[in-house]
Amino acid sequence: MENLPTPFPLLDHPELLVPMYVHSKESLDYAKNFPIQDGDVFSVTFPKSGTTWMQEILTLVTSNGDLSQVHTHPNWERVPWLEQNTAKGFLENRAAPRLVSTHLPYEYAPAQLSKGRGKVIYTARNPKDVTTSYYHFSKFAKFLQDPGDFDDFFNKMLHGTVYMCPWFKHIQGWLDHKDQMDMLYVTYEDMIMDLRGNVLRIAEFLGYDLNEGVLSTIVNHCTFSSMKDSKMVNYTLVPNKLMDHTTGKFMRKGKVGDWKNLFTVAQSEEFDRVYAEKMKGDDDVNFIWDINNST
Ligand code: PPS
Repeated sequence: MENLPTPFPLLDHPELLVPMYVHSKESLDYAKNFPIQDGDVFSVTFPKSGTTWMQEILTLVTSNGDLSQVHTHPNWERVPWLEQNTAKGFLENRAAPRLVSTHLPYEYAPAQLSKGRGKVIYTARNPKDVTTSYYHFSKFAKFLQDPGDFDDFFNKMLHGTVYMCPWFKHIQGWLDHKDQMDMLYVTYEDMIMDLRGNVLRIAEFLGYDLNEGVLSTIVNHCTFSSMKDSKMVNYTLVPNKLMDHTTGKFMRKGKVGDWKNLFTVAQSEEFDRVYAEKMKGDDDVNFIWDINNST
């Protein structure tokens, strides 16, 4: 397998860890100074929190359920990542509404967001499942750091950082500034429990009035079982040198509570302790950590 550049901490941004393969100083500057236009929608996620799912929902809500785009264009073209080198090419001449993804922590996001420009959807997922999904993903995504064994990865996630920034910093940074933005907060777990209700919430937030038929089209298409086989979202279009499809799947399980199959009891207790300490005062953030028989 071809050697890829190692992920690198940007020297002047010590708390941001991004793989050089798709990011650069210029691409981060572009994101920070991004001139927001009327109609721009920003989907903000810490990695492994429901990014791809939201990309699919946004594409369909803003096209009134037209499936042609989701069948012909990969998610990273339809709702590109603002911080990546390809963003400018994708976004500059695009008609409104422009759909934009970002994993960036608040400090690196477009400055104009906190002036109330654009709409922001922040999707959060319980961080034990994020850790689990991220660990499996890091084993087959060759452009990320080798996660080592789970204990190493667990410690980085809890006490240090993994690709992008510490999870705690991400959620707190964005939610602390939510009053300055036009923001909708959704969670992965709520979408698992009530996809229909959350698609409606998202549509209402964006100003779309979906009829029953369109709503059903969107909900049926956006289930895990439907999306997992779509090569426009399951990353099988990405060559093996970047994602080793022989060792893992991007669309892995799509469940709530899979962390129980990976964490030891001691790790879970340590996670709870650190979570309680670091999230003290963030009373608005309440996660569902497990759902029996979730689909
Ligand atoms: S990334 O790499 O940051 O863009 O990853 P992201 O898309 O945020 O997260 C990937 C996880 O989301 C799951 N997923 C879904 N779950 C339920 N329903 C739908 N439709 C869906 N689409 C993606 C995906 O399976 C990853 O979670 P895990 O736990 O690894 O299965």
